[in-house]
Amino acid sequence: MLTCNILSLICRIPDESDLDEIYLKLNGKKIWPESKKYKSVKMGKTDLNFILKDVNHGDKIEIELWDYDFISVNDFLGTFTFYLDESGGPFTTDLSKKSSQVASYSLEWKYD
Ligand SMILES: [Ca+2]
Ligand SMILES: [Ca+2]
Repeated sequence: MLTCNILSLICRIPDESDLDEIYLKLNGKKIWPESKKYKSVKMGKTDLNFILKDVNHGDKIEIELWDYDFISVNDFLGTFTFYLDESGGPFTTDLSKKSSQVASYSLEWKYD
């Protein structure tokens, strides 16, 4: 059976000047990090290395990227959208975001 592995998150431009406190959501549920509210990411690549659960072949995957904030409402930074239709990888998916957002991120994943 094929599994989708989320390999890493690449930060090119953070939303905040002192870097972002990131978490990921799929279908309304937080999927990363598992045991904390968020993880502070650095510029460049952060290894994630987890298997995407409860997904099926042919699914359209929409992983939301969020920035945790301590004193205000958390910021929705954008969505990584891809399809589980062809095996292989690693693939890189860029963040699609609203034009007002500055943050630039990519997600690396594979499906094999
Ligand atoms: Ca923020
Ligand atoms: Ca923040």
